[in-house]
Amino acid sequence: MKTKRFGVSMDDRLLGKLDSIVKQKGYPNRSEAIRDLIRSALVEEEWNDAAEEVIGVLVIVFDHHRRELSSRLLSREHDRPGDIMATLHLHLDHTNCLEAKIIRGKAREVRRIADELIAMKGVKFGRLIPATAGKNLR
Ligand code: NI
Repeated sequence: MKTKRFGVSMDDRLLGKLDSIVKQKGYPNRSEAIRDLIRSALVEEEWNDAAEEVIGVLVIVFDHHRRELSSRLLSREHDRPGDIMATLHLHLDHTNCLEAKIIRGKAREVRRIADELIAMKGVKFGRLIPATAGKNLR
């Protein structure tokens, strides 16, 4: 793909903010930082578009002694194979497990699945990380 250069005007203060992002996050230059900011806005747009297919990563921490919870989580995945594509399971300690689940689908559906799992009794922590299937990113 052809790379084009363009000029951007902004006031000193905003440019200063950009430069501190560049420094803080270790970007090699302003251009790479600006590209990432644009990509991040594009991913956000995907999640606002009902028709767009997205990928999210749901992180949950739960008590595995709640037997019914582990089996409910599992049957949820067997009932609708495909929307939860993969699960990474970590035994944190005697009681707690952490799972990272990769969920693919329309944004609304991915959010619904994440909410459903987070709301289950025994799930102590849950957060959905909105990622992307990547087709709008270069
Ligand atoms: Ni475990």
